[in-house]
Amino acid sequence: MKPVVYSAMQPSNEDLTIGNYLGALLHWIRMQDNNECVYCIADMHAISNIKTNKAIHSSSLDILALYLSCGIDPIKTIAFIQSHVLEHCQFNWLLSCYAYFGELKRMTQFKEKQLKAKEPINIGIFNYPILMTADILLYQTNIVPIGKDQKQHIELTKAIANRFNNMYGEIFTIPQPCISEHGSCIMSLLQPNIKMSKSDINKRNTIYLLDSFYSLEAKLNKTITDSDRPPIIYYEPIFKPGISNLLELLACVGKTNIAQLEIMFEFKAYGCLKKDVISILNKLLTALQTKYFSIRKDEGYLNKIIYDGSIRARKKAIITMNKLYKVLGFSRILTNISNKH
Ligand code: AQP
Repeated sequence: MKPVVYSAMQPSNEDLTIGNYLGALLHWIRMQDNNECVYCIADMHAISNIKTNKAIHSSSLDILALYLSCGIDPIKTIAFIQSHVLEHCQFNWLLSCYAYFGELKRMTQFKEKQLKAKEPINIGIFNYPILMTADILLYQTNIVPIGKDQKQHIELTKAIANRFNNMYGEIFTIPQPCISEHGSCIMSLLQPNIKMSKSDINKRNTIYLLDSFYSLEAKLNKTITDSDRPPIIYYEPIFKPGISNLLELLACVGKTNIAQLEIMFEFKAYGCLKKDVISILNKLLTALQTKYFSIRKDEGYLNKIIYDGSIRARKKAIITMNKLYKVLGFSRILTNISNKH
């Protein structure tokens, strides 16, 4: 039996960011040969975040086309949309009876969103880590490749799974996060002390995988660096967050290490570093976009992948749900795997 890998992206935008790519997708691609990979498009999560959801299916197909253009193979992996596998929400309710209010209130992401919110914050944002726990445990996942921002949520997932196992026996596999040392928290371009996010209102903060060369160049040329005189290029995320972010981008995309880059740029100006980041990102994005625009046109193909993926995912999800219903004492045994949507 191969280890199970589960991970997801929210279609909270019709494009992904370079943060999503380096923090998660690169691992997904690497892992698909030797693991049983389940890659989700988390539309249920996304509706906690976005105001208008009329285009959510179209955004989900955009995200799927990006998965494929980055190198995800829909034969080797299960790619599906979260709302098509009904067990995610059903399991969410069961788990919410085993999670504590206090532990959810301590989630940093919730606290940050609550602080930033200009309107009343919805319960979906509060509940997000339980739905994420359900997503992961449903597939008896061993490894969850994610960015650093999701680390605390995985700790919660492990705590809930252990709590449940202590009560009912070995029901759930305890998942482990896979977070790389570099690239797991790409920062915003104009506010390098916060994470780059795909739903940022200010698009100049974010590098999108579908950005044109001109947009990429303009955004990176305006990136916040610092006012050190003489300008000096070295990696120090606390005191030099802007420069460190650029070094991280260059190292991860160019597959070099940061120490080597520090030597290369020792006596160079910040502009030289920006120029190299623009050039390497442009190469990556150009290749990816060529594939994307050809794949995205074929909605029949994309919908077929999603349909097959949801059937394959549901088959697995139902096994866990049956196990759960049994230990919780419910009488209904789930056998129906038809997939009407
Ligand atoms: N900046 C990032 N650097 C590295 N990894 C990142 N991830 C997200 N941002 C970065 C990782 O990508 C996966 C999917 O992320 P997501 O869709 O949950 O988050 P997002 O792209 O940041 O989207 P939103 O809608 O804008 O969400 P919020 O509002 O939460 O920021 C995850 O593995 C994540 O760690």
